[in-house]
Amino acid sequence: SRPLILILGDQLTESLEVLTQAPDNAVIALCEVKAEGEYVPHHPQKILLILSAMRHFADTLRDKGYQVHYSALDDDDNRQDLIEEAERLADAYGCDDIRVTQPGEWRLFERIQRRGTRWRIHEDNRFFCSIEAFGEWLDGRRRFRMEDFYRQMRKRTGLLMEGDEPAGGQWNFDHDNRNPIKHGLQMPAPPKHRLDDTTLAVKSLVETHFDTHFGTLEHFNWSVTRRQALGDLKHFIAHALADFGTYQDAISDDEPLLFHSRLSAAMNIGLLSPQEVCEAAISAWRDGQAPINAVEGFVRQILGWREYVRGIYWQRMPGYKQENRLNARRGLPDFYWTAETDLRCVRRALEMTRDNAYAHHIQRLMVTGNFALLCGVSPAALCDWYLAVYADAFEWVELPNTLGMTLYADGGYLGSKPYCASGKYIDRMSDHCRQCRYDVKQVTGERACPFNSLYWHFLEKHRERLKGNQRMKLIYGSWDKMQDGKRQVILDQAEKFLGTLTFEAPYGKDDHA
Ligand code: FAD
Ligand code: DLZ
Repeated sequence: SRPLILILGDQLTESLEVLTQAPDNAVIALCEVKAEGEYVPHHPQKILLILSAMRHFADTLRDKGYQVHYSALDDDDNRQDLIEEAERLADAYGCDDIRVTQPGEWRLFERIQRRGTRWRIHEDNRFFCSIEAFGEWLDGRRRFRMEDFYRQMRKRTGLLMEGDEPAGGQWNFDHDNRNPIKHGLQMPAPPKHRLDDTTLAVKSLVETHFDTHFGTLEHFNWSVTRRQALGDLKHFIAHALADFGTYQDAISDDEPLLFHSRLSAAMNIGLLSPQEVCEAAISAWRDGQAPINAVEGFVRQILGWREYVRGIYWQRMPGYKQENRLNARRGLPDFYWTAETDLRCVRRALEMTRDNAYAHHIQRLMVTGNFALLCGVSPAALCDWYLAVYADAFEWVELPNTLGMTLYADGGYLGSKPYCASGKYIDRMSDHCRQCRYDVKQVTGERACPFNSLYWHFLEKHRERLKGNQRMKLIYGSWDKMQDGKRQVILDQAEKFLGTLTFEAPYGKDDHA
């Protein structure tokens, strides 16, 4: 028999089990389909990245001697849905058996499972920790913090280990990190990638079919081939890694990237393996090119957080997506699609998102995420937004970060306390506030930074749930020490501000609300 092997747009890796085990007569299918571009309104740069990378990957496979069928978005007979299109091709090529690597999103995984025995789902072997191994780690545990998982992964992989001991004598060097940007600090510009004919052809396709989606294409600079992605990795290791740790939590009004790697998209679609990225960083430390605080911090994001959130996603889906423990019911603030807001930090994060399909972690977590948390935006509304607007967004990694880490909607399964913060935090970590029309030092009054009153409003609203949390005790202590009258003025200020915003209609689906 002859199998059809479907390779999805985020599975562009030659070492996938489905490819290494493919018989000689297999047909490899890559399918561009409208349904994948539209199930949320993906940023045009994300669509361009994926379709161009798919076309380049198809060429690579052909060069290696595979028989490849490529369905282009504007082919007349394209069914415009991954499953339907793969089944059409399987019929056309006389394949009884359709093989696919486990998709990274539950919606597709579940649909394929329901399709019956013609489909065979293979494990995605591109992660350090299999779904099964994560389940075993979780099993019977009362405490399942990322830090514990990460240490176990260090031991299991031997990465950044010296015998049984952590390299550098400590598991964690975070106390050396978390600095704001110093005035005049130079940041490296990422390599500029020329748009080749393939990318230009896809660009006009995206302009034709997805022109209503939020986001611009002008500054497109994503790696669409493994070769380019390796160039990005090399550049990051040589020019940014050494300062990665120190400025990991900083935010800048004009620098979108700072010392971040911008490698998430390449890893998530399969152009780089997390293993080679970690190994490159560790070699730089061993060669004396980067200090341990930077390298350990970087490795922890990939070997720790990235693997951990994936494990949580597959353990907890499909129920996880329905979680809404803080009962947040608002829709998305409408300016998340326009960047038109006077809050300087939010505006800049949204503008950078629109222009680059990228914002770094602290912008996602502490600016747009924190704002949505404080306003009571529903997990369903916010998750769909994050899934749409970032080039690296796939649900296995986006959902735990948004619903769990940012919105605390899983009741503290992923994070031990909500990442809520007032304007003071943003002022400490960024240079936004001095350029803002609001005054970060004021809590009430016409010019007061809205984050300040929203912060107290949030804490008061969720007092019952959060007051028992050891890590919140101090902050409730400060709030309770204020006079009743002052507290009320702050709460009124927050309500008044919320009244000035326009929220999209909340998600109708009851299970989300
Ligand atoms: P760097 O700062 O250079 O970090 C190095 C790598 O570590 C990243 O490339 C990424 O692979 C990994 N990493 C870092 N933090 C995390 C994390 N919290 N979870 C998982 N991996 C991490 N990341 C995605 O890849 N896709 C998403 O859809 C996504 N959605 C997010 C939504 C929210 C609300 C938040 C708060 C975070 C989200 N993240 C997501 C995690 C993180 O923000 C991005 O991985 C990171 O900003 C990507 O930029 P970078 O490659 O420059 O990362
Ligand atoms: C995100 C995306 C887009 C926009 N388009 C396609 C496509 O046309 N064909 C395809 O195979 N994959 C695409 N993808 C990636 C898929 O959405 C992704 O594979 C699933 O969400 C599973 O993670």
